[in-house]
Amino acid sequence: MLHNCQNREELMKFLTKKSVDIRKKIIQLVVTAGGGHVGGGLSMTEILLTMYYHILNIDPKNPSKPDRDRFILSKGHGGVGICPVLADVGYYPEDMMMDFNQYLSPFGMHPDMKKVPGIDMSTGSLGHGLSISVGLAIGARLDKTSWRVFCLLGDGECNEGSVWEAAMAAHHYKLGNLIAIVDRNQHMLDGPTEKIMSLEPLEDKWKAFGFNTKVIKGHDYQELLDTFEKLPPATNENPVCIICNTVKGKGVSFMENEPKWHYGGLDEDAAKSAITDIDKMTL
Ligand SMILES: Cc1ncc(C[n+]2csc(CCOP(=O)(O)OP(=O)(O)O)c2C)c(N)n1
Repeated sequence: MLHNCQNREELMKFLTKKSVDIRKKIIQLVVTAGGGHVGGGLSMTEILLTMYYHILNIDPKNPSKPDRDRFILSKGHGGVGICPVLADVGYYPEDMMMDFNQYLSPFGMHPDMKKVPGIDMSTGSLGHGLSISVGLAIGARLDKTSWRVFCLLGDGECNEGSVWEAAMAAHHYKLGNLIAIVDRNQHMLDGPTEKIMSLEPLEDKWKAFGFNTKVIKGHDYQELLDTFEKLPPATNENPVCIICNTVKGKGVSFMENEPKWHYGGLDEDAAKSAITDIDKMTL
């Protein structure tokens, strides 16, 4: 873990403050870049902070450490959401992101594993992350190592058939070292998932594909910590799926559940108003 908190109460306070800091940085990046996938960036903040500060076995000073846990951001358009978290835990200085998504910047809208320390896989084309994670998890098994693979998917992304092919393979190869996490914010690019291509009953689907599945509140640190601290051993046979119920645009009143904020730009006034909301946010 990458924090010095002595107990759960301290950790909850620490992470809750980080939730505000990271959301403000997301807003700044969207201003810098002239636009960004802000809605889905804001929905996964607590998931990412729980992972990077508390759960993943990683060393930001040694990003390629062979026995590290792998984290695959399958919803690769979430670059504005993950890059400030990686800076915060120490993979690179924050000012490296000053030219986010500008010409020749190492930081594109979709993170590049060859340019951004801490990114385990370049993603952006949806539907590939779980297959890649299956390959990594098989590799870990073949090497008889104990690291795990965590893969964060969007819910709209689960419309891709390749997600379910990968899920079948994860069960077939008995990959208990693989954890799929679904950012269940109920929205995709241009509207609600249930209206465009319904996913429900999503929990039953993952269960039917052989995943040990749980649904939790994805902005609630208590539930996130309890769930991820108590993952079954990586040596288990069943892969795991944690469906995190979240809010797209979480923390910014005019963005929450509003399809037009899947991707958007912010002028100075809108950015100020977003920051004011974030300061008042409750999780
Ligand atoms: C293969 C593919 N098709 C289309 C897109 C364009 N696209 C980017 S984000 C997105 C919507 C994804 O929705 P979801 O997975 O729910 O993400 P979130 O709402 O969490 O941002 C789409 C269709 C893409 N990146 N890749």
